[in-house]
Amino acid sequence: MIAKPIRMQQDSDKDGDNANRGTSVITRTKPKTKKPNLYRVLLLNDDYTPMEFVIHILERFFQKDLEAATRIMLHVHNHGVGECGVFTYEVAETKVSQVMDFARQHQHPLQCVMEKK
Ligand code: TYC
Repeated sequence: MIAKPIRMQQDSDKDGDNANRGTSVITRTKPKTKKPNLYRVLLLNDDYTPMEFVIHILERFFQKDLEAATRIMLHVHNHGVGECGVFTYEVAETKVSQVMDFARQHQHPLQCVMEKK
């Protein structure tokens, strides 16, 4: 990413020595911390992936207990899509890859995607 310019404060040469001619001091006016962009990781329903497999995915990759995993799986089953969690970009990308790789290894058509919040 390209750094945003921050306010430039010209040297007013109070001491009259011209020592800073042609130079400037940069002063940070706002706190440096910024909220990260967040991404939802979603599971999509299909007709073939076993319910137990989806529950296992939610426990293994999203740290859900059996009750939460079952609730999310049934939400996806009944509504077509459901949220597994909210993460920063790189974490969300890793979760999607882990789920897609694991589903492919077990020859299930389960789809996992991310979307910006
Ligand atoms: N609909 C699947 C079934 O009836 C279960 C399922 C739930 C599949 C959630 C995918 O993301 C999913 N076996």
